[in-house]
Amino acid sequence: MNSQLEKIKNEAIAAIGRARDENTLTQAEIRALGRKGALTEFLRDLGRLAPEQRRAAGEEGNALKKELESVITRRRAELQKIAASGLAEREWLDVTAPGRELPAGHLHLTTQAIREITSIFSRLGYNCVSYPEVEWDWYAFESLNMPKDHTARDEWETFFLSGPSHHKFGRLVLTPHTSSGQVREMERGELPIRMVNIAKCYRRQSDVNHLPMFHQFEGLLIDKNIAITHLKGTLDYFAREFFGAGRRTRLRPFHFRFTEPSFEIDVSCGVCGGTGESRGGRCRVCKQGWLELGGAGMVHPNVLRAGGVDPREWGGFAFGWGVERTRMMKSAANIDDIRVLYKNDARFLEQF
Ligand code: FA5
Repeated sequence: MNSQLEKIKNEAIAAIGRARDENTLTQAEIRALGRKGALTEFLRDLGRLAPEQRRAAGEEGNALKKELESVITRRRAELQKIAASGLAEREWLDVTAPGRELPAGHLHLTTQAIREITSIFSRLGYNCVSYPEVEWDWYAFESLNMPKDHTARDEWETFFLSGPSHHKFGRLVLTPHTSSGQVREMERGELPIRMVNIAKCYRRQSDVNHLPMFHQFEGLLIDKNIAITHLKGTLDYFAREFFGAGRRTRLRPFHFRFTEPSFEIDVSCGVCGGTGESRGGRCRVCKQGWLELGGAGMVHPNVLRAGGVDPREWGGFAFGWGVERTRMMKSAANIDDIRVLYKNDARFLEQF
């Protein structure tokens, strides 16, 4: 074989063998067989050879061209196969495999309770609202018949916000109870009133029965000829709907500045059925058959006046319960520390 052709062949075969992808193979092909490729130039220059050498070199050159073309075709097919098998490996998908189950979440038990409370009072024609968490002293205390420096204010252990005071409304506080919505509701100027205010409250308290942030629901009814029996009937209805048949409420005399007379509300204990005895001894939860869940009373005339309502014409009742404590008493949930509600421990939350 012509020595020049031999060199072209060796270089081309080596380059084709080295090619690991189609791109590199095409470059090797161009170097040998392209318009300016080594073999193409050899064949173009045949005319310079002596006539007796020209024929043999031409035949050898054309034979090499065919050989290289077929080697390249085979190598290209091989490389395509390798690339295709790599793709299948990377993008392998079993369309028959069963889907992976995602963990299903649910509403927090406080939210569940709020929705249930809202629905019960809606059935009684109450308008459900949520008054501000950050409130003026006026709405939280002053308008509720608790003048400045009154000792009753200490019981609420309030968080005060730093900042300037308003000349009429005083300082800003994180509202310690939902009673701050009473005068706000009266100021809307629509009588009669049936309101339930469910909102966050804040106090400097934290123990097994107290949270620094908790929720209350506050009922306010203002109408004509309203008596304590209406209050009692409303609370009994709520207790039966929320806790189930057979649950009763009890009003115990108490003192709040914004209601007169005032009561604390007890609910018959769901653990011992209101007997005070369970498992042959005293009930661990209530000890005496009743549990305190909130406060209530007939709205004080001074509060009506603060809200622009004439106490000679209108009267009513109010009550305020803790949502978390009420939820804890719903069933034998066995929650012996209220703080567990907000520890975000999924093992606890998943049970409800
Ligand atoms: C009041 O807050 C009055 N505003 C209730 C009221 C409304 C009386 C309308 C009269 C008329 P008290 O501080 O007792 O009252 O709180 C009522 C309920 O809120 C408590 O019985 C309890 O269920 C809940 N509660 C109070 N403080 C906390 C706390 N730190 N953590 C969790 N729940 C609380």
